[in-house]
Amino acid sequence: MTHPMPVFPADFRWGVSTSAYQIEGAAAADGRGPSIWDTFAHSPGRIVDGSTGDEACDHYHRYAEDVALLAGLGVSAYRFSIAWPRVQPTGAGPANQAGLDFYDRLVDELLGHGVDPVATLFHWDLPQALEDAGGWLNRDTATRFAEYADLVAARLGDRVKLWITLNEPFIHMSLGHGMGVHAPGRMLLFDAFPVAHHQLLGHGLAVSALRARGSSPVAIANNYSPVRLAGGTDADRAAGAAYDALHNRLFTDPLLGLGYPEEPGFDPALVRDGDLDVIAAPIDVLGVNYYNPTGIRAAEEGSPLPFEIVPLDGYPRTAFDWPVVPDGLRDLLLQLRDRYGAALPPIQVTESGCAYDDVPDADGRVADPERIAYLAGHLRAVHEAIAAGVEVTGYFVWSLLDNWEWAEGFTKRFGLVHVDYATQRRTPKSSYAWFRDQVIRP
Ligand code: IFM
Repeated sequence: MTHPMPVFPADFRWGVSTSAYQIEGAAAADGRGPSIWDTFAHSPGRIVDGSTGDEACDHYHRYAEDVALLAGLGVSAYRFSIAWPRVQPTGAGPANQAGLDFYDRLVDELLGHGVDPVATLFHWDLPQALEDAGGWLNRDTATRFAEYADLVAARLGDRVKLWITLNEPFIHMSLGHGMGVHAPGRMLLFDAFPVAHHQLLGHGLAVSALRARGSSPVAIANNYSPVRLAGGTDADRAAGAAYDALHNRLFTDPLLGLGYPEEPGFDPALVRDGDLDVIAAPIDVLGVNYYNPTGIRAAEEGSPLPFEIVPLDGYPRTAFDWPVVPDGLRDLLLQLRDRYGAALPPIQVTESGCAYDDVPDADGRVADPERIAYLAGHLRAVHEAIAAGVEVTGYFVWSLLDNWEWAEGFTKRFGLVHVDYATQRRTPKSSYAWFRDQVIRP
């Protein structure tokens, strides 16, 4: 099936994304300390297939092959994350230079192939020693994070083209600390709010640390999910507003100078004088990670939550059972523009992608037409938003490689490139060739 595609601006940033624990492996190499994900993955029953990220895609040793794949794809940027426990094995103290050496090599390899390095500082792999001291529930972790940002900037600040402080702080708070399905496995429900504030404080302090080293531009990558109401009553609308505040506004309102939204019942005592100014330090780019909207209706009497999440019917579904709703991305981009107006910096879509059960055929080829359709639909949605006046300057596919999908282990494949985990053989899927043809237009 062909997908007629619009033309994007000549300077549009085309990229792909990954994260450290999901691809690197080499969990004990060169002085790396344990992270909360090592602990969690090694705890029985936490990961559906019992796997860990100990080896993952062995990218730590195969990064040159993976950069060659990026070069073949023609992308202008690669978003990767830096493993804090490689840089500071216990989350404090001087840098472990052997750990930083890896990122130094990776950055130079990228630049040598004409690919802009886009570095995320925190993609959920908190050093275990910091978790033992309270993790993101402890305000001190925000200070530690800024010190770590300074160490990384001192080494890589001259070559990284875009810094992303945090990846999806909402998901780290909700799945990791609210519902216990991600590391560190805490089940605090709304008592997880300090994790939001301390991550945001860490973000703001890290922005200052990066700028003090002359390292910019700076961004944050938030996860967004526009609300689709599954009912028309006032109670449904109130439930939708509560969910929207929690998922879409809790992290973005304070970042863009509006303070915390009232709806989720955030405890103001957490917020000390000056915190909101630190958090609202100007950023250059807002990273938007989008996968699907969320269906919401009013909660039943006695529910601990002020909303109920319901399946969205009538859409194709990915292997994760997530509905495929490209229009949701356009609606989200327009909503961000309408909500934040002049306070909204340029947007880059820092993650967009889908999992399917991709299997090589008898000739070793991997056809993934659903992923091509998914990407075509979402790129068209981005183009529609640009045409409507939203400043969107880049799009990163999640992900370059099939990789270790957190609590789902190796059971969900998101890559443009298939990985055989037994042999570490990489096989570009048909979506890889399709995406290359979007990036390199005649
Ligand atoms: O794999 C994750 C990534 O680490 C963060 N955003 C969502 C992706 C798919 O679940």
